[in-house]
Amino acid sequence: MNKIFVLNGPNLNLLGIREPHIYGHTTLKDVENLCAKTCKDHGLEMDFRQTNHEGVLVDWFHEAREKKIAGIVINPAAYTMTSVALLDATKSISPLPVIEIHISHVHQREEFRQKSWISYGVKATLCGFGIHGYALAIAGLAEMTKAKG
Ligand code: CA2
Repeated sequence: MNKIFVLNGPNLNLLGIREPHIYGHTTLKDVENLCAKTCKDHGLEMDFRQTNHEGVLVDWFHEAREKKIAGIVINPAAYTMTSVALLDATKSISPLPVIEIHISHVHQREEFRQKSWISYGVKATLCGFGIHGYALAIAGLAEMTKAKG
């Protein structure tokens, strides 16, 4: 299966509309377009989704396993710092590769943003590249899945 999921957590639907000094002026639709182009360049199909609900993200992980999706790129947003359920979901679908991405440089921000539970279950984490981090994450995932054959 040559398809990946690009998943987005709570409030990311507001990208480009609120707090542009932190997250920039690009909207989630712009991010989706960037991801679609990057996936095409790497010969991947993509399903791009956003939800404000933790359990929905967990369900999408299970769906990825059932549908034999090649991997997941996820910006868990605020669930990064709170969700053991998401960490358990990454472990429950192992060895399916998961890449964690953050638009902002979380390690230069408030201390509470620096503890990521999901990090224990992901293959790699990117932060601080702005929305370009999504493209880098997809490129990295493409390499990983290619290496696996
Ligand atoms: O930098 C990132 O991508 C974050 O995952 C974004 C989360 C934040 O809680 C993480 O610490 C870092 C926040 C996403 C909320 O996005 C908004 C976008 C526009 C306006 C308000 C919130």
